[in-house]
Amino acid sequence: MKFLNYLLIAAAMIPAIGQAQSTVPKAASFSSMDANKDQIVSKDEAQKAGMPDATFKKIDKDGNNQITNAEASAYRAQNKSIDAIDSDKDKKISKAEATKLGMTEQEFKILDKDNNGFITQSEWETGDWIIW
Ligand SMILES: [Ca+2]
Ligand SMILES: [Ca+2]
Ligand SMILES: [Ca+2]
Repeated sequence: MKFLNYLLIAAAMIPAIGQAQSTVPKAASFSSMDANKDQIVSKDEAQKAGMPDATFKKIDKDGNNQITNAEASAYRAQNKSIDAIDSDKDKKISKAEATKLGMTEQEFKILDKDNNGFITQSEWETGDWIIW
């Protein structure tokens, strides 16, 4: 019975693995990436969050292998539309859409300031998320 359960779990995971390899955007908040809370996201910290090297280089404008809050903000200003993550195009991010990005329930709550179960464009812009 245990083995059967294992098979079922393995079968259920196959679509998830397929999705991870596609171009579904990923996101992480600056504060969650900054594990040691020094207000800087180091290359190590970014790698642990799963950020690709190319994205890190793009954000790290001065090339010192550290992302400051200012560098993150500048990057966000260029990539601030929720269109990339709003898969059903209703101009807001549902919990399901957020979960696909790897956002936790707690992180969703922080961004969903009016607590209506959706993150709007204006709520998104005030958050500290980086999408890649
Ligand atoms: Ca840090
Ligand atoms: Ca830098
Ligand atoms: Ca949506």
